[in-house]
Amino acid sequence: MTTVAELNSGHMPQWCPGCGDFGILIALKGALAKLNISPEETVVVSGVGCGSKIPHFIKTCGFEGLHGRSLPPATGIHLANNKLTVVAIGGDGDGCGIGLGHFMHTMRRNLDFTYIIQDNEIYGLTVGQASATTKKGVITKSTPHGTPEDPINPPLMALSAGATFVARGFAGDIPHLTDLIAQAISHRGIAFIDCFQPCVTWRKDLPYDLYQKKCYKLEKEGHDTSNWDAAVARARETERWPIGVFYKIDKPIYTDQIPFIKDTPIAKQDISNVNIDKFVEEFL
Ligand SMILES: Cc1ncc(C[n+]2csc(CCOP(=O)(O)OP(=O)(O)O)c2C)c(N)n1
Ligand SMILES: [Mg+2]
Repeated sequence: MTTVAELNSGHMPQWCPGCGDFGILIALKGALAKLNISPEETVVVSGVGCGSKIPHFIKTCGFEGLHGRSLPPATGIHLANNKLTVVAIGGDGDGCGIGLGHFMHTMRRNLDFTYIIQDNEIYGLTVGQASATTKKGVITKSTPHGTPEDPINPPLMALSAGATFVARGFAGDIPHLTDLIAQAISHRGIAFIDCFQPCVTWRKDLPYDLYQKKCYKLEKEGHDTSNWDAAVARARETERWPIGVFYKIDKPIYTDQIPFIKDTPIAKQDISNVNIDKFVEEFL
């Protein structure tokens, strides 16, 4: 039986008081406990940023990578042992700026893991520069006259790349986010969650109560999660901000199509008889 208490690492987050990352951490621990997933068989993989410090604060296996590079190690870990529960997580700068190429390729491969973007629409750790999800016109430290660029829309990107589970959560609604993360982890295939995450220090113009006012739940409006066009239409909404599952379909996953890891993970295979030297020679 996995409990939330068991998932506490004992290290106190240094996030600003009120940071949305606290809600995401609580929801992630809650989802793992709800699904009774063993911490030893879970790997939380991040990049660099305020939110990316999360592997320090949860007692699972973990890996904090380079900026924008949570997804390559998450892919490697999953392919080395596809029986593990892998959760990749990082900021909007991490996933939609420097790591955007990895984001798109990971979505199209239908690997069987979860990716969460802590989307505060700002570079938090580097003290307040505009990110790829910052809306046009927003004044930040790096855009004193308002950002001149249109933002990236993460759920729309995931849908267009072919992701088989696409959702959006809000760090201020922990029960709802916990349930979304549990659904994402349970999904067989790539599961993406764009998580609204208030940054109380650098985005004072995006407070919790604005999200509360704007957000509505897709599941309360009879949204058909198997309809890609309907999902795209919801993802494109700007007046009201949908949270919940946009899209979910079943499709063969990446490893189903790789015979030698389909049933037995590489990490569990006996390689004592493999002649590594002969293999290396081929590359010399
Ligand atoms: C290759 C590289 N480029 C730039 C940086 C500097 N840097 C560190 S965190 C960061 C952005 C953080 O923003 P985000 O990913 O949104 O995370 P947040 O801090 O908002 O949680 C940047 C640009 C870096 N560490 N490595
Ligand atoms: Mg950010």
